[in-house]
Amino acid sequence: MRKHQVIAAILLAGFTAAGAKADVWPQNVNGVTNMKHIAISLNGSNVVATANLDESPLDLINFGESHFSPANVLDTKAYNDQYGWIYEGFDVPAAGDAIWIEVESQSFGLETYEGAMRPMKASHSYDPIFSTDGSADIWRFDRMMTHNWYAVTDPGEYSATYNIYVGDELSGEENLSFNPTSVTLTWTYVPEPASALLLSIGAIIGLRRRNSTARTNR
Ligand SMILES: [Cu+2]
Repeated sequence: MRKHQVIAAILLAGFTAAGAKADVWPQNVNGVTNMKHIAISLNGSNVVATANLDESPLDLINFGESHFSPANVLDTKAYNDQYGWIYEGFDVPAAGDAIWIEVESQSFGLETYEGAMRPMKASHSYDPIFSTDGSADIWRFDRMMTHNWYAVTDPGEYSATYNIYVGDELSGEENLSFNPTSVTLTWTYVPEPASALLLSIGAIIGLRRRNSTARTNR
């Protein structure tokens, strides 16, 4: 084994050891209070949605951690939980109806897992929603603040457009006496720290190689 191969093996072994830490709950990305809410309300027969997009697209981050079940659906993925659905105003759907959110279109590879309030991540269901893993493309919003988990595997730009409507609380069948609305959310995943670290190992190896070449040429 050449010297640089030994160095690489030692560094990679170190990574594996670091990666074998105890399970954790996923992190509230960019801080628990840094929330981007989509506020939904009813104005007469109109569904209204006001989204806080001031820092969009939001970062999808791969922390390289392994998670307690059922949050282990996020293992090996980059994720973000800053977008949250909230309900505003006194006007609510009539008994038997509910607010439904339907994924109209979304980027290939974007996954969504059900959350709730951000600090209560140990009690989230982490159920796949919005077509993830063959789930339904509609999700009932029970008017309690809900921060779902958006996750991806590959770097890139991601977006999802949702149709927000009033529908039967059980079937989700649309109540046509209300006008639906829509909102588009966006995320971006740039290479995570682990990749940057691997790149720096490559740089170290490259440097060693150049140094030994220089010595040979002396
Ligand atoms: Cu919130």
